[in-house]
Amino acid sequence: MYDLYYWTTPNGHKVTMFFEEAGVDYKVIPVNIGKGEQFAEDFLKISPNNRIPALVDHEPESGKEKLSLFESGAMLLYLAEKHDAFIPSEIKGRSNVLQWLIWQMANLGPMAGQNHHFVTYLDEEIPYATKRYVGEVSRLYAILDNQLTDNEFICGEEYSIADMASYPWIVPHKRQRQNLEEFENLSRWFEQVRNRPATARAYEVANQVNPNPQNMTAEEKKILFGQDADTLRKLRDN
Ligand SMILES: N[C@@H](CCC(=O)N[C@@H](CS)C(=O)NCC(=O)O)C(=O)O
Repeated sequence: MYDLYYWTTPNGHKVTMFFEEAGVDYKVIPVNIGKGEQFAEDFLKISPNNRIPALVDHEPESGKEKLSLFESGAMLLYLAEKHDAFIPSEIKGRSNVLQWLIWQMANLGPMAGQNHHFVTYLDEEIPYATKRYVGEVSRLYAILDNQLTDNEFICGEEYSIADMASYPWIVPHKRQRQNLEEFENLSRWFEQVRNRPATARAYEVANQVNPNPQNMTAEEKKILFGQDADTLRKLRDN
């Protein structure tokens, strides 16, 4: 059995997408990051970076102690390997999936995250930051669009964890000030992934956990965007 420490954000959706596709049982443990639940002592033991998602596998191997993981890419890879699903077993296909998984973790996720911060959450617009992150995210959309020219999914004909990693970061395309229609192959792929029954089930989980996602309050912004080394020192000293 798995415990998924989760909130209704793109990195959280990646893992519910895997579970729903694989038909594996999991228990969702909501961690409301707007309320600061990511700083709870027990959560920090499994997620030292105070970020969701995090995973506990109670049965990593029969008779072995439970195992915990943070970082959504590490979790997708672990689950794909353990269930022998959504990653090819031969070396060429496998390394292709790995490189696109790592591309998402190192590029699309962080850049779209900064885009959300400067374009959506900031009260005043900083034109340089908007230009930088809207531009960079559009460049990354174009990279995916190129990759999808001759491929049904990001890594070829098979749906993989590389698709699950990228899709939730394309969902907020309007918020990122991207015009999806400009990216023909990416739009086609986006609809294909959106129409998968497992994708719908994963987003229904989000709906149940957080049925009324509203605009972030000033208090929530303070918790999420006011963190520095002192935040952690204070937690450690308490
Ligand atoms: N690279 C990490 C990023 C995780 C991350 O940034 N999670 C956000 C939500 S999407 C979070 O937990 N934020 C809480 C905070 O900033 O305190 C991953 O992919 O798991």
